[in-house]
Order: sequence, then structure tokens, then C-alpha cells
Amino acid sequence: PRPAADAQLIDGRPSCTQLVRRHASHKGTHGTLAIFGGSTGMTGAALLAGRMAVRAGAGKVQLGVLDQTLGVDPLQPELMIRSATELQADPGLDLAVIGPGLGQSAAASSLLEHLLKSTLPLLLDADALNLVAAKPETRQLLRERTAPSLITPHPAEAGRLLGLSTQSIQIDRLDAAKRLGEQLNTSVLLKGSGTICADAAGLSINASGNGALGSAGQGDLLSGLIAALWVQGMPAIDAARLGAFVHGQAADEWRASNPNGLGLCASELIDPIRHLLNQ
Ligand code: NPW
Ligand code: AMP
Ligand code: MG
Repeated sequence: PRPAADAQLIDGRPSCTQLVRRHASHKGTHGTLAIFGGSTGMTGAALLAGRMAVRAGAGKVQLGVLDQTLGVDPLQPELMIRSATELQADPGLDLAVIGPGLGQSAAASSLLEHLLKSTLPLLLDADALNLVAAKPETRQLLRERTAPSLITPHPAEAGRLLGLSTQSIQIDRLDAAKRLGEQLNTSVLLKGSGTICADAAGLSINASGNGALGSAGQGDLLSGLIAALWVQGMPAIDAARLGAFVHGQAADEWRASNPNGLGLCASELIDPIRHLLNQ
């Protein structure tokens, strides 16, 4: 979306240097992100992704939701909330996420196909991945994309995409990530303990994070975080690596004062992640 800044690594960790706000920058400089999802009963997933994206520095964040009853988000009124049908036709978008709380309805499926055919850089998560796994024609559209794509499956979603059990994904996670990238022509973030980021140039394993992240909504938050970094100009794979790292780091810091790791809510990590990005 933006001219890609050079990837920088400090001690093997992705650097935030290119995210520093320049004096004359403005919201248009920081990217316009669309997040498609939020079907009835799962609007929270889209809200988590959107709130995180706003607080990770995306210039403008619009939710395109399937549940038409969702209006303003009182806790994050900066979010623009529109119907998915209306937002998909907006020519002013720089990047899109599709999946958080999307569901697998016919409307979700045709929205996904529309975005796969577009030239927008695309992050696919959750039900978007389940639709790719279930529908050969949708899978083919992903394989044929020329615009950049990033998929962020958890092990069960990865299993569905490769036609394998969750257990066999976990037995050789590096091989699973590599095969997903090759078969689907996309960069990959395979979630779980030791999140793997992979693209044609290689693979890396994230060392931050802990079992407290095994709670609903953490993946939805991560998709908004990575997309916000990507839309601000980081290459997709660096955004994935930095997103996974700071998400895990925020959970590790929380765990230091909550040693048993019970009850961590995804929404609680939004402000600590913003703080880490600003450091
Ligand atoms: P098990 O139990 O071990 O067999 P699904 P989902 C497995 C939305 N959400 N290591 C595990 O399988 C999402 O955005 C909305 C190993 C687990 O039971 C999606 O659109 C929320 N296994 C939709 O719900 C908050 C692992 O996967 C199964 C694993 C469905 O997404 C919640 C669950 O996967 C949710 O995000 C690991 N690390 N991680 C909202 N507030 O609106 C997962 N598994 O069946 O794909 O369901 O991930 O909940
Ligand atoms: P999702 O299943 O889509 O909600 O995503 C869960 C998020 O929590 C992903 O970012 C996972 O990598 C992360 N996560 C879950 N369990 C662990 C764990 N044991 N260690 C590190 N990260 C985890
Ligand atoms: Mg998920």
C-alpha cells in the first residue's frame, strides 16, 4: 500500500523504526484499512480487530460488517462502521482484512471472492480461511492473486487448508507453514506456541507469548494489529513478525504479575501493545 520501508532487525527482533511519525505526516500517510467480518453473534471479533488497528497507528480504519445492526462503537468512536457491501466498493482503501467473525454464509463467501479478485493487499484470517478450505474455486482465486496476501491460520484452520488433522500440523509446524505458502501462493503466519512466519524468503519462529493467549478473540486482535503495521508501510512479513512479537510480549508482561495466566482478555492487551509499539 505505502512504499515499503526497508526491513530492520535489532538483535533478531523486528524494529519499529519506520513507524515513527514524521513531523508533516497526516492520517492519509498512515493508510486506510478495511476490516471485513462481524456477522451476527460475532461482531466482537471485528471490533477487537478494529480497535487494535486504530491503536496500532493505522490512519483510518473502517469496519465492513455483515450484521447490519452494528452502529457506532462507543468505546472506539474513531472506527467507521459500514455494511460490508458498501465498503467493498470503496475505491479509497489501501489494504483489507477479511475473516474476524465473518461466518461462512453465502454473503461472506461472495464478499471474499470479490476481495480475492481485487488488487488490494489482503490479510485472510478465521472464517475467510475456512471458506478457502471448503471451496475449491475460492482456493483457486487465492492461488491466482498477483497482489500480496497473508494468511494467519491457527493450527485447526491450517489443518483444514491442508486437509490434515490439527495434530499432524502440530507435529511438523515448519513444514506446514512452508507448504501452506507454496500451495496457496501467500505469506503465512501459523499461530500457536512458537508462531511461525513464512514467505518465499524463509521462516522465523516467534519466541514471545504464553498459554494465557489461549482465549477467545486473541487472533482477531492480532489480525488488526498486523494489518495496521502493514498498512503503515511495513512489508507484510515484517508486520506479521512484529505483530506476533509485541502481542506475545504484552501477554508475557501481563503474566509476570498474573503467574497462573488465567483470564487474560484480548481487549486488555490493546493499550499495552500500543505502549510497546511506541517504545
Ligand atoms: P480442538 O478443540 O483442540 O479440537 P475454530 P474459532 C483448535 C470468531 N470469533 N493449538 C482447537 O481445536 C472467529 O473470528 C469471534 C491447537 C479449537 O477448539 C471466527 O470467525 C469472537 N489447536 C469464528 O469465531 C471470539 C488449536 O481450533 C479450534 C489452537 C470461529 O473461530 C472468538 C477452534 O477453532 C472467535 O475468534 C492451537 N493453538 N488454536 C467474538 N468475540 O466475536 C485453535 N485450535 O473451530 O476455527 O473456531 O477459532 O473460535
Ligand atoms: P486465535 O486462535 O485465532 O484466537 O488466535 C490465538 C492467538 O493466541 C494466536 O496469536 C496464537 O499464536 C496465540 N496463542 C495461543 N496460545 C498460545 C501459546 N500457548 N503461546 C503463544 N501464543 C499463543
Ligand atoms: Mg481466530
